[in-house]
Amino acid sequence: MNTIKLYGTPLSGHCHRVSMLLDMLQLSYEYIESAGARQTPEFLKLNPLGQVPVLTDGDLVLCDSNAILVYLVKRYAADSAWLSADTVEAAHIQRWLSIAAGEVRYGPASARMTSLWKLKGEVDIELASAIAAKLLRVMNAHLADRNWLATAQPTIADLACYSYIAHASEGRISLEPYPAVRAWLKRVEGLPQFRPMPTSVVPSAS
Ligand SMILES: N[C@@H](CCC(=O)N[C@@H](CS)C(=O)NCC(=O)O)C(=O)O
Repeated sequence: MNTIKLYGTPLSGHCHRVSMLLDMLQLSYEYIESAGARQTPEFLKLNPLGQVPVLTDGDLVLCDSNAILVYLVKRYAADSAWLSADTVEAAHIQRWLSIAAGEVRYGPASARMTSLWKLKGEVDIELASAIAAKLLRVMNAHLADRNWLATAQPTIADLACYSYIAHASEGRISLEPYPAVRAWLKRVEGLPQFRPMPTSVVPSAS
């Protein structure tokens, strides 16, 4: 079997969703800390966008967390419920992968980036908070009568959306008003082989 390498950084939710799936599929891999290397010529050969995660599997180089999730399931767990062969279920999974790359990225993830890395001016915090509030309202209603986002079982959609929502408080976004979202986070955390993303200390408001 090829050696899988994951180029990532521990505080990235994009990387965490990939490492969660690798752990849950019980695939062994080498983790390469890459936070400070993203603009090096060697890394830019792997991903010209200079972003983590990147996954290599033998000669294959894959960028984009959601693309990597799809690859890992199709390659190593094709008959599992992480993806679905059913047309409608697959469409529901894709919808939530798009939400992970859209509202989750530009809502809770942006708000967290602003708090943790003090990116004043680079992120519109009011816009990020508004996107997060709308997303969490919609997710809370969606999860009121179901356990998982896309199908009756946990899928890569749940993993893709989990990390930044679980760490929303680091962007000063409270999950208190969203009990169904909190219950869903607990269900993800109860999955076998779950490992949390490290928590960061949010600098006090200045
Ligand atoms: N669409 C990409 C986004 C990845 C991403 O934004 N990675 C961040 C870390 S969380 C990064 O490397 N940012 C550096 C940059 O954009 O220059 C994915 O899903 O993997």
